[in-house]
Amino acid sequence: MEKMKQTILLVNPPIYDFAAYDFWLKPLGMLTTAGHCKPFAHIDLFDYLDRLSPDMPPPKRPPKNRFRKGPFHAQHIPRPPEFAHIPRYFRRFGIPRRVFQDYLRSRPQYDFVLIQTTMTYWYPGLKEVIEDVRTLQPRATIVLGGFYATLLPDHARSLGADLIIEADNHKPLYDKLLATPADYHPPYWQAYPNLRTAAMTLTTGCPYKCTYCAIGQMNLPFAHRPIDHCIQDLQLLLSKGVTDIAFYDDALLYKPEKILKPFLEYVIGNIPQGKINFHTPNAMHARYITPEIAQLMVRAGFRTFYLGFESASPTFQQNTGSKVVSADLAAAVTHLKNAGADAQTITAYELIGHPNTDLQHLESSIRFANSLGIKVMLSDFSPIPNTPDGQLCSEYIDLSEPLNHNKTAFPITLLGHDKVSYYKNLCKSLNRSLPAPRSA
Ligand code: B12
Ligand code: SF4
Repeated sequence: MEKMKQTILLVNPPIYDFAAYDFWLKPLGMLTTAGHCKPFAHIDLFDYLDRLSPDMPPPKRPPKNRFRKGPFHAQHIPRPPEFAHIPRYFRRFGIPRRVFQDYLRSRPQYDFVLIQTTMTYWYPGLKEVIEDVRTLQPRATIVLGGFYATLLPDHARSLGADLIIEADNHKPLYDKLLATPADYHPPYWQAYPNLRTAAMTLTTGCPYKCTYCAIGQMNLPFAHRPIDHCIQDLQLLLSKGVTDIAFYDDALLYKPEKILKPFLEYVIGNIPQGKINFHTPNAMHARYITPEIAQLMVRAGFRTFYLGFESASPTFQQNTGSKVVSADLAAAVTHLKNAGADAQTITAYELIGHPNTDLQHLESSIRFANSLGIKVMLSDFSPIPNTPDGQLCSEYIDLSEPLNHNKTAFPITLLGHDKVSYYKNLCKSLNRSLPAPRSA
């Protein structure tokens, strides 16, 4: 007789924050784990952030639908006391809570509930999910994995989870499932009945150790994934009708001959032009955009180019890890434009609210990137505990409370609301002054 399969519910929780936007957000880590579990389990998914779900009420602002990014449905909620001094609305983003409660009531008892965690300061969404699972599915083993679970495992345990998966150490989960997965399974994208946007990676880890970034703490050496696995991931997404894919790599362009180039050559040679758009919301290293890489990316269908810049100040660049210098950004922009990329699709990220803000020369840094004819997007600084720059913030906030890592709150705490608004408005007006894109 066939052994009864375990039952697993995957949950991508709602977000409690001042702002959240569907910037091709998908729970890739959890879906990767689920892919490995699939041969041993029956798996369902409840994604509170799935904008294509019939349970998702419409957002207040209609989506612009540029490459299928867009706003989530949101409800205003009271600000936690930690944010009493932040003059912004606090909101809950995603499918309403009662829909999940009804869903849990309607399902047989699950053996496991796996919950995706991402930003440390998004834990209130996890708390909501855990409370509902405990009440309505009391026999389920609750498992958390992802970035928050890896960085703050004790805090994650305090929310009432049964098992915390740190980084990619899945052994405790597979032991409970009595499973020995094969080396490769594609992420379990089949869990979505309707899928148009998705995420993938070609690499893991990052060779840099920037002083504001958590990656150094993850102890993940840089590595490229096998090309045939990346191609299988891509083909699965194409077969599901996906049109827009975001790369979640931390160092997509590093050592391109190992994986990026063969992957792009495969796409150019095998996928009809216009079938797929690629995006890089997690930022790329400007330094590695050579004329050849720029050509390959544009030909393969990259449609948006986000470049990590942070500051034009050489002192700030050196102090924080030297991942980029201003000449790298200027050269990358030239190569991308020469390859045919529309300048309006190239964006430089610059940090706002960094504790060494005086060294950063933010206004001249913004004006420098604008002078290259590209957009500037301010990247609100989120202080991450145990990073050198996160620790500097303990002068202003209690780092042991993850809500204080909030990216909207910290820059306002450090610089004040007026100064933050000044820089944001400056970016908006400079971006508006750029020539209109060639096509919408
Ligand atoms: C992609 C990415 C984004 C995407 C979207 C991510 C998303 N899904 O929400 C974008 C570009 C939009 C983004 C934005 C931001 N991000 Co970000 N992002 C990442 C990144 C690179 C990957 C996160 C991810 O989804 N990983 C999924 C896969 C790729 O992860 P994986 O580790 O391979 O997964 C394996 C295991 O971890 C495990 N696993 C993972 N999940 C799960 C779940 C379960 C249940 C189980 C069992 C196992 C498991 O199994 C997987 C397979 O082995 C991380 C850095 C990193 N490398 O983790 C930063 C990171 C999470 N981001 C960070 C930051 C700072 C930001 C921003 C604040 C930047 C800014 N200033 O604007 C914004 C905030 C957005 C917001 N709305 O507030 C910080 C975290 C800060 C914090 N306090 O928590 C990180 C750690 C990067 C950093 N600089 O240090 N981000
Ligand atoms: S290059 Fe990017 S991912 Fe790598 S350590 Fe620096 S900020 Fe983090």
